[in-house]
Amino acid sequence: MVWELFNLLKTAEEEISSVQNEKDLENWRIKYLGRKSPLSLFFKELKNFSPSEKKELGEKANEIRKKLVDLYEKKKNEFQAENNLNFSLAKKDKKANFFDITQPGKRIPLSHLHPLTLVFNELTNLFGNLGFQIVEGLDIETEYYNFDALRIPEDHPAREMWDTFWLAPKDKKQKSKLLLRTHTSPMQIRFMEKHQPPFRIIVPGRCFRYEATDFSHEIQFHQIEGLVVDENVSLANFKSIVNNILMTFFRKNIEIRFRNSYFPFVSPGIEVDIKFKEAKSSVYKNKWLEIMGAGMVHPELFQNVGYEKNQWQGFAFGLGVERLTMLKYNIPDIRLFFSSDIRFLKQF
Ligand code: FA5
Repeated sequence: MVWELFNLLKTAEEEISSVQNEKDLENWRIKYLGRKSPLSLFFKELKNFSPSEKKELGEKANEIRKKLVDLYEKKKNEFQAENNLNFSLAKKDKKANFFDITQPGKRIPLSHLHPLTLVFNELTNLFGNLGFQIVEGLDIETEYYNFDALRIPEDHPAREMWDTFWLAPKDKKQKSKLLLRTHTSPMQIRFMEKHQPPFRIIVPGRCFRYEATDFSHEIQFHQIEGLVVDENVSLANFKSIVNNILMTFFRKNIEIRFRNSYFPFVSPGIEVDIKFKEAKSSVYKNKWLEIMGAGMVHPELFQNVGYEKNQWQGFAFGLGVERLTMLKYNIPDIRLFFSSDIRFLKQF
């Protein structure tokens, strides 16, 4: 009889090792430890034995019972530990996916327009409002358009005003030497060759000069060339346009000064300076800063492009964009524009 109980224990051990869930474990418990289990029935039968047999068999049966209970407890603890782990993992996962919609959003850094772009946009709009058409020129020019066509032949001392980056010739057949344009004035000729007056144009563009840099001189900078040709155009018109543009652009009290100057392609030639009393930077506070060269188009230019003699008059100007930007935004040094310093650029 006891022998049967030991066999029962062996089967119970085998079965519990393949129990996969709590429901199967409960079934196992009922089968081996429940009220109708062979062990419980065995305990009921004990009363039929003699006292000495009862003692011996009872001890054996209790031993088996204890082993069955241990097996059950062990398995139950395993399931409990597994459940706890799953629960804490689920909790952790929930925490990881938690999204607090009340948190303020992250600021996305926005890019900035370069101060020169801002000024280009503003100036081209202002000129556009006055009926100017925008024309684009070329960064690489020929010696002819940059100098000769503007009455600056090779031996002319005025060429020294524009220290030049020359480009290596592409081949020997090339008629005119190539260079990085030193000013936007070559477009005066290129445009007049193809268009009949009346017209008013501006040519925004980059220029290059092989010269020493300082706070107001760079080797690359920008100009806006202007050219107005009509039947009755005078320096008075030029002065009025310059006053109008600069006063609107600065929206502040500035002084404008027109000085005599010399450029071979205009007659008379003038230069324009401005003084900005409220400038914060001591570099140009209460000081005159030259911002453009200008003048009445030389009649020889009209003749060379085939315009009717004495019919047309015009004025032209070349405006330094960096200088205007420096004054407007209180930038003390022109070299900051191309320094790629993010701290500088972020201010605009
Ligand atoms: C000229 O370049 C002439 N083409 C202007 C002109 C046009 C005259 C039409 C007559 C008729 P100038 O070299 O002075 O001129 O340059 C004109 C402006 O460009 C200057 O007043 C200045 O504002 C700017 N500029 C000239 N050189 C530099 C430089 N190295 N760095 C920054 N700005 C410059």
